[in-house]
Amino acid sequence: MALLESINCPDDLKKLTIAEMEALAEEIRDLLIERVSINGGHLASNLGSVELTIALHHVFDSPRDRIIWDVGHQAYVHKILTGRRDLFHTIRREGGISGFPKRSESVHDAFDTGHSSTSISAALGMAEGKRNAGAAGDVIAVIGDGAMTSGLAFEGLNHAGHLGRKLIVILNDNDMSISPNVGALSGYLHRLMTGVFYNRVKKETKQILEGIPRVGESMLKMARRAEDTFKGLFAPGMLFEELGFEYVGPVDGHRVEALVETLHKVREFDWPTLVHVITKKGKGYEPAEKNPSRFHGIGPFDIETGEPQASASAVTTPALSKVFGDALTALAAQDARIVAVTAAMTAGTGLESFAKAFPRRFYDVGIAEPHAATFAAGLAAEGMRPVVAVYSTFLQRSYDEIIHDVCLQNLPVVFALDRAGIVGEDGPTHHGVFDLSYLRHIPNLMLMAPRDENELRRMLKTALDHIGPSAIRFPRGKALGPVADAAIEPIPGARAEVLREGGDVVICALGAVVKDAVAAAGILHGNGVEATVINARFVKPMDEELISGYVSRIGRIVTVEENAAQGGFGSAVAEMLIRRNIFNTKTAMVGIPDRFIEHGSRRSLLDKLGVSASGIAAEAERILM
Ligand SMILES: Cc1ncc(C[n+]2csc(CCOP(=O)(O)OP(=O)(O)O)c2C)c(N)n1
Repeated sequence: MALLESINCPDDLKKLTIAEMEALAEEIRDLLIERVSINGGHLASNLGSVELTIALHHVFDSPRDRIIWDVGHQAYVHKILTGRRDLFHTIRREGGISGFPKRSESVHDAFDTGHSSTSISAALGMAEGKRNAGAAGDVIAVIGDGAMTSGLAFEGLNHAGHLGRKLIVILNDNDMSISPNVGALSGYLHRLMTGVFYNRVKKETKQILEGIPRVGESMLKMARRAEDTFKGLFAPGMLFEELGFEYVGPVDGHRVEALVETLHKVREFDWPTLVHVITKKGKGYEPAEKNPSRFHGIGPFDIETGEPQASASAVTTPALSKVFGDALTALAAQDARIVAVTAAMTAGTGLESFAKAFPRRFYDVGIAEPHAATFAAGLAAEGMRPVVAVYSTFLQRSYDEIIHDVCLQNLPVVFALDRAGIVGEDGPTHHGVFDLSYLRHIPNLMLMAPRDENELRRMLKTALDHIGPSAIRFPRGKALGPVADAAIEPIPGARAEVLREGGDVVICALGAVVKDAVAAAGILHGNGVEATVINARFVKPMDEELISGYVSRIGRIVTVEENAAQGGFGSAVAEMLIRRNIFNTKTAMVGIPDRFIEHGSRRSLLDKLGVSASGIAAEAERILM
């Protein structure tokens, strides 16, 4: 690590020769592989952008020049080069540096990211902000081909092209999203990369012009002579040129010299420029090159084999995502109307088996959650039963589409919200702690959360039988392991379930935290306190009769959820009690407090927040005093 030891800030990079920067790239790769194999994290995307990051910091002057990393999962190299090499071993650990750019962490992190496709809009805003403030410096957005599939990215391009002022967009094209990238844009970029597009257009144009006698011949000569004009008309990247960007590329993203030369050139341009850089996801580490999807985001692994560390796979129950995907596949075998929709998260949402079994009924729409919601509404309007499998945090993007396109028309779209609750090491951009709050006030929407995998399967069936929109939210993690029901039966009548009776306090919990509520009742019993434990199951429609009956008799209730306490399940219960004139109640709400939660292990964060058996028991004791 001789070279890397000498790089403490981007200025140190400016002194390096091309050969030294190439050697530095290899040192950085070793560090990335070593550390991610221990801490887990986003390996493949970082391995693919090592040379690009070095070249950017060699040519530009951060922090005066702003570099904005789209999604931000590929910013590890940037962190290493901007003064955080010695902290790199703490990445994604509680109290350590974040796995994403954070303005609060470094002046070199120009903009916080985590959700995809924001970089161009943010960069344009910053460029205009600088211009209005009279501040010097360039703004560069680095965006992947996956992130480019989002409408938001095109909104940014469209506006930037319209303004026509200096902005640099680096398109880091590795032909991969998490899984292989999808869509017409992906095909277009691929053709640009291979040069087929340029050659075909050139050939076809030549044929057309030659086909016009005399005039055609002279036009062809003119076109040949005016090489620039010809290129301007038919050059690759025409899509971007039409949007008002100068297209530069494709550039080999692993050749430092080519990158440095190109970046020096575009730095001089005074107009919107898009640099098309071709990289290989997982570059330099064979297991990641061979299987970039698995190494996109990965837990601790063995460097020699690339296989997960034994401890990471010790729990043998399947992930809830897989339980969901398998149940959906089973139900789809009986109902040809069931179709599945994902926004670039096939593996993450457990849909691989569905995609294999029903390729014609499976849609990966790209990183386009708002489109996914409205697309599903369209499917439902034609009699299909679409299930949109999506992470809770990413569905935040689709708020208006859920209201306007799905619920207002009472269309039977099922939203299956994975990673609902604290996700752990990815931190605040990825915690799914707002969905109950942003969904429960929408008319027509049935909203539920299962306490275990059996209930997840039953709720899926309940949702698919329901004539209207519905959402099921469940957390990241493994299934609990009760014996699976033989058949997948719906839950009749949106009923809650009483798991234990006791006269001192009601603990009313929703979702996977029901198991903590049961454990809390055990702790309380040891202290001479008897609790009734209710598994609420439904936020909407809520089983008001059952819950209010127990509360009015006992007079004390602790609500428990893995969602923001504000506007979530506990709020819904409180509103219901007030509506029913049940005032003489001592109430406590266990949930996520009104602040953004940092990164760390899921269990440790939940313990700290009191969303745990002991936290629930403590709240019950408090209102008993
Ligand atoms: C709104 C949103 N949806 C989904 C994701 C999950 N996600 C993270 S990275 C990624 C793929 C990004 O692909 P690309 O931009 O090509 O970057 P690469 O990792 O290939 O370098 C996805 C789908 C996200 N971060 N944000």
